[in-house]
Amino acid sequence: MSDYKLHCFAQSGHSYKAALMLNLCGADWEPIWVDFFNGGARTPEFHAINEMGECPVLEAPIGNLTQSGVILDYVAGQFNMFQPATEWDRLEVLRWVIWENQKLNGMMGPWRFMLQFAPEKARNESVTAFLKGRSMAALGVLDKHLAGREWIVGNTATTADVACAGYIFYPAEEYDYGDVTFPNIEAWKARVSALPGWVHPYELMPGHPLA
Ligand SMILES: N[C@@H](CCC(=O)N[C@@H](CS)C(=O)NCC(=O)O)C(=O)O
Repeated sequence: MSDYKLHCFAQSGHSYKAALMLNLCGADWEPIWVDFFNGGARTPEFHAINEMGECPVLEAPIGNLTQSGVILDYVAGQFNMFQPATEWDRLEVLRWVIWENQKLNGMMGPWRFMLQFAPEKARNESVTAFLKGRSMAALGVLDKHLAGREWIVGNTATTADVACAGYIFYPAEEYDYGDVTFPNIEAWKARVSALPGWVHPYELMPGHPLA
């Protein structure tokens, strides 16, 4: 039996952060596919493991962990990898993880959902435009921060880099970036994807392509 079980699905960038961290740390883990688009996170069984009704959920020796930032902190700590070098850096990592959850992945996830996965009757141009605006602004913040830096915090990869990677590796065609590019993010993505154990989200988690 694996040490860790991750309830996840291939389209979930929040789950990808957790799956990627497990893989980068060389953990003994297995994915448990959640049939999210058919209500798999809304069942009583799922709510029994996460009252918040969200993926990811990590079944770990310590218990069931939810919220990607918590999972990243726990897994990285278990393997003593991706740790910040100083107390200042630890606080910086926390700052970026809180930010990505609200402003970056918290907007890119719903933006892509509206473009790719929402049922026709739930699609709304104004909502999608709002989500795009917020996502592009957040990507701009990250791109500016990465100018002249290799990693988001300090001189090595930390959980902040894995956290910010949530939705950014999904194919550009799944978004609507137009002509806007983020060169510093592209360079950082190349560094992240060169880390030993890096795997694309659609290969790392089950459920792609959607049936
Ligand atoms: N803050 C959470 C966000 C998790 C999240 O929103 N997951 C999505 C799937 S990508 C979900 O399960 N949404 C269900 C819902 O919002 O009801 C985290 O970082 O883990």
